[in-house]
Amino acid sequence: MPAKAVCVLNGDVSGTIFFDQKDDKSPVVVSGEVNGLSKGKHGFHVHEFGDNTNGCTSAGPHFNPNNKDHGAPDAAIRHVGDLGNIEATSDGGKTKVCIQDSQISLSGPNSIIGRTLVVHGDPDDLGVGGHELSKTTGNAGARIACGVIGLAKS
Ligand SMILES: [Cu+2]
Ligand SMILES: [Zn+2]
Repeated sequence: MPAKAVCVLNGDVSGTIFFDQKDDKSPVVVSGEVNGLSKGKHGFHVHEFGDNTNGCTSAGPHFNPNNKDHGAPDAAIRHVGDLGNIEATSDGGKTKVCIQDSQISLSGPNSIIGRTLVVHGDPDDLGVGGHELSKTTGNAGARIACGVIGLAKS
C-alpha cells in the first residue's frame, strides 16, 4: 500500500514537506520547500512527539525508538529521526528539500506519522562535532520551525 504524509512547517521560517512511500519496505521520499532560511546548513529531524503545545520544544527529543546515539543519515548508528541537514544557498530564499531515507517509515515501529518535523537554526554536526550535544542533538541549535507530520490523501 502506498502511503503519503505531509507536514506544514511554521515558525521563524515556513514550508511544506511531503513524504511518499511506495510500500512498507521502500525508502521514504522526503520532498518540498522551506522558505526564509539563512544561508547555510540547518539540522532537519523528526522529533518524538506530535505535541506543539509549547511550540517546537514540546516535540521532545529526536525520534529514537532503538535507543541509539545521534548520527548522520547514512551512518550505521543514528536516531531514526536523523535526516541530517538541509542547505540554503542564499539568505531568505526558497530551499528545495529532496531526501530519500530508509529508516523512517509511514507505518510500523519506525512510523513518523503524528510526530514533529523540526528545522534548526544551526548545522547538525552529524554526531562528530566533538561538542557535548553532538551525540544527542548534533548541536543544531534553536528549533526555528516545526510542524506535525500527518497522513495525506494517497
Ligand atoms: Cu531536531
Ligand atoms: Zn538525532
